[in-house]
Parts: sequence; structure tokens; C-alpha cells
Amino acid sequence: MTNHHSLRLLFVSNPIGPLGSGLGGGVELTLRNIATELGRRGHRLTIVATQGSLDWGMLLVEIAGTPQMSAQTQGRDAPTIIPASSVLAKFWDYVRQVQTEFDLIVNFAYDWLPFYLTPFLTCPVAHLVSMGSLTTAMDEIIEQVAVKFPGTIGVHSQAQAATFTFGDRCRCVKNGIDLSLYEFCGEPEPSMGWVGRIAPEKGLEDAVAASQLTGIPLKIMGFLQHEEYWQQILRDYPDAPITYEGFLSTAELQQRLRRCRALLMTPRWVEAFGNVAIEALACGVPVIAYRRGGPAEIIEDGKTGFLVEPDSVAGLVEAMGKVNEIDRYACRQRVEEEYSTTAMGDRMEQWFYDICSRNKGFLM
Ligand code: HBI
Repeated sequence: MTNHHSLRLLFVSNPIGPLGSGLGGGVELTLRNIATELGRRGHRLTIVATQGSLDWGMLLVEIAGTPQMSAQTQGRDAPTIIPASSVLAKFWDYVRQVQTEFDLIVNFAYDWLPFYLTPFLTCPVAHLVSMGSLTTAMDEIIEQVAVKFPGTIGVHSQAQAATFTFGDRCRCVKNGIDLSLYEFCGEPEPSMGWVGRIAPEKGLEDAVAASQLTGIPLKIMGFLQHEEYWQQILRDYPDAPITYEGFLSTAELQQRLRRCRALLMTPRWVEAFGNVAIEALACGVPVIAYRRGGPAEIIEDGKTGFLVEPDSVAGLVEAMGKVNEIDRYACRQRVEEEYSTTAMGDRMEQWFYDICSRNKGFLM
């Protein structure tokens, strides 16, 4: 193993909200975990994010401006929109000014501009793509970078890669979490759990339907992004024994999640990865998930949970009845093997070194 230089890394966050607001969904947790782990390994991190972001102890450059609209609320033909005083445009003008001080820029935004600007920059850019194919404009611009700069498009699962026509050009880096934040629980309560942004693409209504059918309590945790969608669920399932626990910090989330008998994952779309799946497993909580997207590559059917026919509430109910068969400690062990920050740090560090070495004849 040749000794590697420490890298000067510039992480550019997503433009839809300050870090810590929850607006950025899984990407916030991902950025934090990668930055913390690579910092621990001696790399030098600078994070560019929206004004008002939480200080995670790393060098933070805060930039104010108008946020982008969330990409998944638009249709396939959505045009690329840059609002007045766009925070995204300001992020990347800053990047242009400081790029010579870094070995690698890492883009965490699912937005057109960073991909378009890549050939205009002298510093190499790694793009960690957080969602599957959503719009034609994004597919086109990501593919251009994938072709011009081989190996610089990172994705979290094969299923996510497969949503793109250029999926074979994507590097699957999976994801990871800081296991020290998650406490194993061997003696759960009867409740099931559901964790995620409360929005239509997450299919919460199916988990609530299963709760109403079985009478098993359901703890709902996550950012209430879509009020009307939530109200409709409450109207449709008035007798479901559900409680909304709010948008919680990781510490509060795991404190409740760990006591659940299982986590239900009901994505309507191809979940790029499904951070909540490995958060649950880290607490020893088996995962019952639709056989769709990233969770289907994380859960081993019958070993760390059950994979269910997509959109089948009956399938959820059947799996809920046999979740006691799962060894909760096997769930924790699986995350320790594959999804710890050490395992993820190895994958990310190697990816970054591969890009840098290809780009500048980097001496390793
Ligand atoms: N929308 N425009 C835009 N840009 C992002 O980076 C973005 C988004 N919507 C959701 C999102 N990122 C994150 O929640 C991902 O983790 C899904």
C-alpha cells in the first residue's frame, strides 16, 4: 500500500437549505459523515454551504442566497432554473475563485450548474449524485461529465445507477454512518418505525395502512415536508395507531428507532440508498422494505429483514408477522462490516485518490 498524500478537499453542499435544516435530506448526513471520516484520516476539509448551516467543527464557508427548488418536485421536462441571487451560482463562483488551493472538489448537489461548470474548472470535481434519474436536463448534463471525466460520477447503489442510461459509467460508493451514535437494542417494544421526509415519493400511507390493518403502533419520524399529503393520510386512516415524533436529531432518532420491532420502508421511487435502513440495522432493528432501489441492496431477505413486493400493503403485513425470526444482532454486525464510517471512508478515499491520480499524474 503506497502512502498517500493528505488531500485538500473542497466539499460543496446542496443548495436547498442550510446544513442541519433537514431540507437536504440524506445528503446532509452523508456529507457530514464523509467529511468527518476523511478529516480523521488527515485530509483537509473545507465545506461550502448555505448561510445558517450548523458548525460541524470543520472549516465552513457560509454563503447566503436564494435556494434552488427541490429537484424531485418537478417533472421530467423541468427546465434548469437559476433564481435571482442564486445561492448555487454563488457557491460555484466561490469555487472558481479558490479552486487552485485544492486537490479535489466534491459536489453534493443534484443540480445542473455544477455539472455544466466542471469542464470550465481546472481542479478535478467528484460528483456524488444523491438521487436516481429525475429530469432529462439532469440526465444529459450528468452523462456529459460521465463521458468527459470517466470515474467522477459517484452513486449510492446499483439500482440508482440503473435509472440512468449511463449507469455503467457510475462508481457505486454505497454510504455509511458513524456507528458510535447508534446503540444496539435487543429488547424492542411492539411498535414499528417509519423514518423519512414526509412526502409522496416516500409512500408513508402504505405503512399507516399496515398499522391500521394490524393494530400495531407505528412511530413516524422525519421532516414534515408536505403538509397536505400528511393531512390526507390522517383523513384516510383515522383509526391507525400512529404517532408523529417530529424531525429529530440523530441522537433523538436512534433513541426512539432502536426500541422499534422493525423499520418499515415504503419508497414509491427508486431510493438512491436509504440511510435510514443502515441507521435501523445499526440499532439491531430489522428492516421491512419494498424490493426497490437502494434498500433492496442493503437488506438481506430473511437475515437482516424482509424484502416485500413493491407497493404491497399485504406484503408488509405478512413480513411484520414474522419479524421476530430475525436475529437483531446480525443486523448490527452487517452494518459494522459494510456501512461503518471506516468502510465508507475506504471507499470514498480510494475514489478520490483514483480521480486525482488520473487527473494530474498524481504522485501517490
Ligand atoms: N433538489 N435542486 C435540488 N438539489 C439537491 O441537491 C437536492 C434536491 N432535492 C433533495 C435533495 N437534494 C436531497 O434530499 C437528497 O438527499 C435526496
